[in-house]
Amino acid sequence: MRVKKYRARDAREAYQAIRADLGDDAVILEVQKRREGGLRGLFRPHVVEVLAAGQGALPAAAPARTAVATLPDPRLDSLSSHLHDLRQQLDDLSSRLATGVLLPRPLQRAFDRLLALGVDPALAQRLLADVQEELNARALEDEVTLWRAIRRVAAGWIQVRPPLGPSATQTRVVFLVGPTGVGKTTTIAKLAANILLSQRRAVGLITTDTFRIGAVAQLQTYAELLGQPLHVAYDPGELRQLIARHQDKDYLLIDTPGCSQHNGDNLRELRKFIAAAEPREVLLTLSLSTVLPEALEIVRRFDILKPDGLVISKLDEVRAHGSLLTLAERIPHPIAYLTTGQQVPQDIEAATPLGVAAWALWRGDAH
Ligand SMILES: Nc1nc2c(ncn2[C@@H]2O[C@H](COP(=O)(O)OP(=O)(O)OP(=O)(O)O)[C@@H](O)[C@H]2O)c(=O)[nH]1
Ligand SMILES: [Mg+2]
Repeated sequence: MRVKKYRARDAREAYQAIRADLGDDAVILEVQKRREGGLRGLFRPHVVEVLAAGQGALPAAAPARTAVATLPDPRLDSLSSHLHDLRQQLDDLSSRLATGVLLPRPLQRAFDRLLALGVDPALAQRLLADVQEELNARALEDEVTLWRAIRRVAAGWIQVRPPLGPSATQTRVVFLVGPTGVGKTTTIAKLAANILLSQRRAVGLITTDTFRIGAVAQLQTYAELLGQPLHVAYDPGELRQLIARHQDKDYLLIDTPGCSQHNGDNLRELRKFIAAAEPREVLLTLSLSTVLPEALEIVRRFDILKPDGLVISKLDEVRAHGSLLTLAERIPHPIAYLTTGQQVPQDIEAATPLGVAAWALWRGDAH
């Protein structure tokens, strides 16, 4: 039995060659039509590639074959189907070897899917290694069970910070900090609205963003909609006084100017404002559309402000959310909130381990 690939201009030419070479009993295993020569080949005519198996043509002197001999041999059929399976397994194996990972097939499919979701390959591998320890071979074959396990293991890696809740003893002073345009002001408006509407607690709004034209007016608009005054602190001393004056509030939410991670002066200035409040909580806002090395650099530079947690914003702007897992894994701060759109107040959710894992694995446009 020989298996061979034939290339020809059309199927008829290919079959003639196959017959001449492999004989009348040749079995066609696969037919593909393709263009040669990659992108350049776009303008070339198609060629036909045929994978065939057969015993080889009989020598010219062989006796004439009877009609019975040309009937399909069932053994040949089963052989060809075997060959087909074998070929698939080889293809599968070579693609698995190309990724450097050897996993049982359901896990390999899950691995490919995790990569398509933007999960870091090393992380995907670790995730699946843990899942493989949890599930037996039969459970791995069941997609729903498998993905539930993947989500459960991923959730185990995600640290979250509980959502803002009132403190019995003191005003909670919360700063939102982060690079420019990531959604700090909008998030403050969403949080304030939720505190007022769902928790029915007293919230004060303060901004220290007096750099950007229109920044005060932006938060002022939200404050008016919520029926709350907005206070502006021009320096750390004023901020200290404002905080002292509003100790009757359950929360004080403090907006800050967007700060490039490369601008050390601005970061140090911001640190002085933050030092004016004690105790305080600092939430660092990161947009999920920021590429990973940049996000890690931001976290490193903002470390001087000692963030207590993260707000990860603009999930709606990103198609694959797998990088959430990488962020959760690589950034030492717990995730407090996820924001999912521009609408105030609804486009925000408190982070839970399973919720973040679900976003990373199957919520959003990727499904
Ligand atoms: N798609 C999307 N847009 C958002 C989200 N959050 C905020 N935005 C939009 O992003 C833009 C910037 O939002 P801001 O709240 O002004 O961002 P900021 O961080 O306060 O910006 P600066 O104060 O200039 O540093 C606005 O158009 C918001 O509507 C979100 O979760 N998804
Ligand atoms: Mg702002």
